[in-house]
Amino acid sequence: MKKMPVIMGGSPAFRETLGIVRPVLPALSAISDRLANSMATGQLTNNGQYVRQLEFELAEYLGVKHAVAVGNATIGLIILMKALGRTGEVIMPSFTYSATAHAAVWAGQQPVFADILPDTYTIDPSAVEKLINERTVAIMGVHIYGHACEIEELQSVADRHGIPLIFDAAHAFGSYYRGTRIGSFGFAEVFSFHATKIFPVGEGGVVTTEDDELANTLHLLRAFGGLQGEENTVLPGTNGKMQEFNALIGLENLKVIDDHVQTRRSISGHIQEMLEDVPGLTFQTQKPYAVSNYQNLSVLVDESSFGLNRDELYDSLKLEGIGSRKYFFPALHEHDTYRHRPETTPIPLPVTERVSSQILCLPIYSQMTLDEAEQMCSAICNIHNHASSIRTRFRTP
Ligand code: T4K
Repeated sequence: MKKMPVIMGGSPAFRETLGIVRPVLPALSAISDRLANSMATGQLTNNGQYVRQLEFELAEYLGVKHAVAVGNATIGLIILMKALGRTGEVIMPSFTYSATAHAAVWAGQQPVFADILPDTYTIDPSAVEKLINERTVAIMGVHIYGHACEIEELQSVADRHGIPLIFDAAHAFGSYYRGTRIGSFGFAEVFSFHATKIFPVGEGGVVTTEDDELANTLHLLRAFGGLQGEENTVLPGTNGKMQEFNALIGLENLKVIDDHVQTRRSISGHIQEMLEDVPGLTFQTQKPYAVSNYQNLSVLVDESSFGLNRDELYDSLKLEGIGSRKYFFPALHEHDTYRHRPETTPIPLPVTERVSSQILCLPIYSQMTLDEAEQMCSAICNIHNHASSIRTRFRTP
């Protein structure tokens, strides 16, 4: 007998919630000796040996000259935008996590939001060009859900106007653009190693750049603006350092990241196949130039053909024990922080508003089993099959 959705009296698809993500971490035994060493010597932070080793290995893995480890991507974005050397407007998408814009504000910059492309949800290069003026100090692309931005097009806009191009690559560790790993594009890129990311260390991140002077400034800014061991400071820096414990996890993650990207790509492929005939669900387009790490697996929910709107699908999944998330709703220009600041949104953002009102990210993580994926997909199919009754229940006061 076909299973009924919970709202129609059925039992939940998952007794224990299938969360949006589950960090896959190394065994404690893999780091315990080095952790014990760190604890015995008392060197827990301040550019310790494991952080330095991680920086060296990250630079090699990402194929970039400098990798500056930081305490999280937000502080990485702040010091990067501070290092730009002058204040003004940073053009960025509104369809991103709050940290992207908040970091600009913390760095003394003003975010200015540009619309996104309707298929990949990354920033639209032609929308960026329309926003450039004499106050523009940088263009910030965000590799949404691990899918690369249109980097070449953005770079030519940046070059035409002599403005640095930087990337919020929080989602994109292990992703590729035209056969090259994300990490060496633009003036600099910033990755997140948060617990919820494909490369989880707890709290952590890295800023990557080919530019010697920028790397030097970032080293100063992440450690109070002074050289290690000296009392004098040369810049008003902050504390953006990574700890040894997090670096140790990162060193182990590097050994398995390529496998994790492969597994996520394969499980995401299965999920997309299983849901391809469900009307009203559209996946993020994967462009031929991009290889995504599938940090997130999103669907756009079209109410008229799916039968329920995004919020009703979200609520129905919750009842099934499936923890989807509305990344990124509301879009940043609709957050209370920015909606009273019209200077942040000089041009309407129709694509952003449509995508953010329909987007839903489904659970995905590097060791998700096929069984879990199948159960999730069959719950979604069930919900669609009973959409009209579910809709009546949700909409009847
Ligand atoms: N730029 C972009 C585009 C970003 O998406 C982000 C962060 C940043 C910049 C800034 O990066 P960081 O400064 O964080 O390095 C999460 C993350 O906190 C945040 O890092 C992430 N993006 C954002 C999209 O999502 P929440 O509030 O959704 O996370 P939370 O606590 O609800 O956790 C989500 C799920 O993960 C839960 O179901 C449980 C699981 N989880 C969570 C944590 C914290 C774990 O299994 N273990 C954990 O330790 O923000």
